[in-house]
Amino acid sequence: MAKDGFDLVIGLGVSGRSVIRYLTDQGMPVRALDTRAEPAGLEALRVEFPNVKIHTGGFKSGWMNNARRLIVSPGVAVATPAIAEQVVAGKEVIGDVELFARAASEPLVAITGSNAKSTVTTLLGQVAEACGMNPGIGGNLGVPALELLDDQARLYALELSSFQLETTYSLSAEVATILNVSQDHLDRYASFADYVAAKQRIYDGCQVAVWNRDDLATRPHAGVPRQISFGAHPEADYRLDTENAQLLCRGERLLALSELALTGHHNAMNILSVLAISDALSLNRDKALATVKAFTGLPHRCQLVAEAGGVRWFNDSKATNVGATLAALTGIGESIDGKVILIAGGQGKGQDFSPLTEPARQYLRAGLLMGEDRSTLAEGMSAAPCELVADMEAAVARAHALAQPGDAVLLSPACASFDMYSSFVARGDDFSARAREVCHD
Ligand code: UMA
Ligand code: ADP
Repeated sequence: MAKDGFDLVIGLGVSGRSVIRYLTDQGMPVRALDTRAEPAGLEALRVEFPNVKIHTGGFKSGWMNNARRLIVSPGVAVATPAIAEQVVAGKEVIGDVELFARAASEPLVAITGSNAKSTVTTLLGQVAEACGMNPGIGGNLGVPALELLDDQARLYALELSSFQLETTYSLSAEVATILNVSQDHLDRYASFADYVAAKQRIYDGCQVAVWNRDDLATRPHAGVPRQISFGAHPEADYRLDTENAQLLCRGERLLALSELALTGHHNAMNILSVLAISDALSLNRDKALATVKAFTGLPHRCQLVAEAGGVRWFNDSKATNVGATLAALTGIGESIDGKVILIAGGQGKGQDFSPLTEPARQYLRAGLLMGEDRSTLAEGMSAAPCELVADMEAAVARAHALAQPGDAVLLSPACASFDMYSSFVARGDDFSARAREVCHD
């Protein structure tokens, strides 16, 4: 087979399948592989694409060597030796988002950050929808980028992970933003600096960079034509005025915090970023304000799921890193009369848990820690009263026993879920069901 004969798709998850669909629709010769012997959905894929050769159970060296390009899924590290050697040999190695960027003809808003990506992408999508833009909304959020391509869309809003950004070269977003940066995915990066560098790629070629003035790692490089900042910092263009509980745009009042359905400092930041992006796109300000005021948040993000005996139960299963748990613990801790009982733990991804120590000491009645890295988490939160528990059932039973009127029970794990669950959704659903059960006893 000649070197320019076929594209090789690596990873048969939702992104890999979207790439196969996209390339075959264009009549391009495609092959695909997965390093797992039996990846989910394999049979359906063979039925959908009877003419696409599929290999499973490893990298097939002949295909790797002879492919014209490699299209790598975000969950597969480009540093994997079999892929890295192709990069060294000069082969083009890209991801699904790069194919999207080359094909999309309407303006793109690109959104990354360690936390808040899904919330901000969804809310911006709602604003754009209200403004009649018929937006395509997806990316890391769930619907792979290539499946959003649509002649009717006048705007795309993509949530992008650092993994996706690593294999993207032509993004050139109309508006790009890094919402915040804190430790995450350190099991895949050699250092925190490498992780931040992957995020910074989002600004390459963009027209407007929206960044967080309270978090300097989000600041764009000097080459970006226009920069807009948000934050609580006095010099932020879009500013949270904590003293007067309001959001401002260059000194002009946008809204009072009491007008929002969402609460908490982190959500005020999220809303500021949406308003900054919306204005940068010249969307209708009144429609944007009405939309953000009505937004009640996404499931599994500090979601109130049960209440009984003066105790409120919050599902924040999407908190898969320390930064997210910090935001939830502080936000809820500050807003209640009682104490927080935190259920946390899972796969720690090499994070430093010590930033949780001080808020844990301040707000916790107890930390109930489960999962693979529960002992590391207990060490990191050393000053706080922590107990190790076997599983969610034990955690919820213990929380129920400990909670006093005015308290909040918060599932905010600071860890990935894969040691115990198929996803953060399954973990959050399990917690919520058990919380409702004990509340109805
Ligand atoms: N695979 C291999 N070899 C490997 C690793 C994986 O062959 O070394 C195969 C698996 O066997 C599986 C496939 O790759 O068949 C899975 O590919 P994937 O892990 O890239 O996942 P997709 O299903 O394509 O989903 C991806 C994102 N997943 C990851 O980045 C891990 C989804 O984000 C995203 O919604 C989707 O593309 C659409 O864009 C999920 C995620 O967890 C929600 N993202 C991380 C996060 O938010 O923290 C970054
Ligand atoms: P992402 O898509 O980046 O994971 P989500 O919107 O799904 O972001 O939220 C993930 C977690 O981060 C949730 O636990 C949520 O409560 C928390 N969170 C939301 N906004 C912020 C913020 N601005 N800073 C820190 N944590 C946040």
